[in-house]
Amino acid sequence: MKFRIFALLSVFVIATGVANWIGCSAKSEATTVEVKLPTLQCAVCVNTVETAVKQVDGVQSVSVDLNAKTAKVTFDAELTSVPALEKAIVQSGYAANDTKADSTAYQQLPSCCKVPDAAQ
Ligand SMILES: [Cu+2]
Repeated sequence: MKFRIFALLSVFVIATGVANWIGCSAKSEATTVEVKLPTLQCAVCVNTVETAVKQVDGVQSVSVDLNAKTAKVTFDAELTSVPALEKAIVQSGYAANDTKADSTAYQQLPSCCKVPDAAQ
């Protein structure tokens, strides 16, 4: 009798595990977000940001729009997140959404990529 209960429990645990696994793979579907890039200046900036974002684990595609000053990023939400994308952009010298650019990285940008009216 005890064994039967144990066997039933095992089946339940395995079924729950499979359900979780299915749930996980459903969650890993690609997510697309738009990140604001208010300090974007030129085509060099586009290239720098795209390169930085592509290096983030889980990013599937990135497309920066210079006129709109946005980056459309498709990523696996199981592997990365919007804050991680923002961090990569900030560390490449650009502001991302409401996060300011890393000042050291910003100073290293070519002059054409710096914000013209910035006090820095
Ligand atoms: Cu630039």
